[in-house]
Amino acid sequence: MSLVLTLVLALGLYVGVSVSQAGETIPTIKVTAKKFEFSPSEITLKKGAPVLLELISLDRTHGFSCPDLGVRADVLPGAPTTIRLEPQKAGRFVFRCDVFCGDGHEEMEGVIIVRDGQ
Ligand SMILES: [Cu+2]
Repeated sequence: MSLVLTLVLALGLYVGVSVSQAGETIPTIKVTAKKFEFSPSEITLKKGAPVLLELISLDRTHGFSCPDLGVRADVLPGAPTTIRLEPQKAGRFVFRCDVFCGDGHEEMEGVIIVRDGQ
C-alpha cells in the first residue's frame, strides 16, 4: 500500500465519537465488510484506549473475529453491530471473517495494529 493511501486511511479512520455511560468520549471506527474484504483492512489503535467498532455489511452476513483481542461478532447487512474494544497489548492482530461467505472467504481478513500509548 502506498504511503499516501495509508495516510488517507489513517486520517479517515476516526469518523465519529460516542459518549459512554461513564461520560467518556470514545472514538467510533466504521468498518464495512463485503465479499471478500474489510474496509479499512488495517486498523491502528492505541494500547489501553477504548474504541467502538461499528461493523456493517454491504452484501450478506459476514463475521468479524479477532480472537487475540477477544472480539467476535456477526456483521449484518443494514444493521450495524457495535463492539467495544480496549486493547491491552501492543502488536499486530489478524481479524477474519468467520462466517462462510463464498469462494474468497478464506482470504477475507485484516489486521489491527495496537501501538504502545506513549
Ligand atoms: Cu466470509
